[in-house]
Amino acid sequence: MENEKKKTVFSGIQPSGNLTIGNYLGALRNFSQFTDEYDCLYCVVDQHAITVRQDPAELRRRTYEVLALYIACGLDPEKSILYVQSHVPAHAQLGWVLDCFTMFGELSRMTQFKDKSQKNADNINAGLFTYPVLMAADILLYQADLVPVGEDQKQHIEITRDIANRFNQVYGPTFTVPEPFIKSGSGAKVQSLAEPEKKMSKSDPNENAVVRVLDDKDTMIRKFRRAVTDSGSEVRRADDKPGIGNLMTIYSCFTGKTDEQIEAEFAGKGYGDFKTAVGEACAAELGPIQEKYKKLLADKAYLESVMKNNSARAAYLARKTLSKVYRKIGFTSV
Ligand code: AQP
Repeated sequence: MENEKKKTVFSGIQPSGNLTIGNYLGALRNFSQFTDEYDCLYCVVDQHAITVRQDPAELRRRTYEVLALYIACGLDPEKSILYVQSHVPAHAQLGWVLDCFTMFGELSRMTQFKDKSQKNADNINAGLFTYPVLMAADILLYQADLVPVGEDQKQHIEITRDIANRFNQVYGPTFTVPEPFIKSGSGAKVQSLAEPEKKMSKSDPNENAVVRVLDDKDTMIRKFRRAVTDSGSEVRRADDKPGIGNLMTIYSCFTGKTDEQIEAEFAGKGYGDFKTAVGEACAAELGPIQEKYKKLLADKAYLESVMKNNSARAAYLARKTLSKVYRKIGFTSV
């Protein structure tokens, strides 16, 4: 039907480091496929980033960079709402309300909290603990139906659903209960190049563990060539070859080839040739994005106009949900 309301997609990325090919393949690359059929909001979630201590100048710079990358990857700020989380106060406002509908025990079970507490043992702050509630507020504010994320965020979408259902049960239908969109088997989980049993993370201090979306071609190839693999030489997916399996996943994402095709292509060639080919395939896709990105980043005034116009669009939608929530829970308005 022509006038039927489109469904809504929401997702976000933290400006907590230079984006990796994990962020790209698991999330960013999938964003543009929804923009024709859905109303899409893609947020630079700077408030989430401060759960880990950030250098202020770097955080500011990276916020522009992530926005520029969104656009360089094909998102149109006239069509989708591309904005910065801290520019829309309703995220934090709904976050507080939802804090009061989230149990201490369920937050204690979040694997990301456990991982990040270990990595930041000197700064296990309350924000790190309640991170999933702010994420639930991000999603529920816009009545999102679908949330494209990597595999690591699945647990956070589950708790968002639990919070939404809990609130809806007490106050009647208020929030849309969202579904995750996880592209299984094709980049939903990109592993570290140095420790293939761990996820690739943009804040990993080991530069050789991550390939960044903005790395130049030589750097990409060098990092892939250094990737930890087993002592064999056969390019084949197997449980005892997590490093090669990870590289095959990455190569498959960038070339569209199946495991069988990859194994046939590198039969008898050894790891060196394969690793170089992974780097070349990665650079071939990301090179044109980097060119667009550089031009966008040079035009700060344009990026600021996008931030301003789009945060106003987001704030309008967010305010509608927040007012409804405030009314339902009994807050007065004047
Ligand atoms: N290794 C990964 N493979 C697939 N998807 C990934 N994502 C992150 N790492 C991988 C997806 O990228 C999106 C943005 O993530 P985020 O910035 O909100 O936070 P994160 O999941 O904590 O990402 P990082 O890179 O690990 O950041 P830091 O180091 O700051 O914690 C999400 O959709 C995520 O699933």
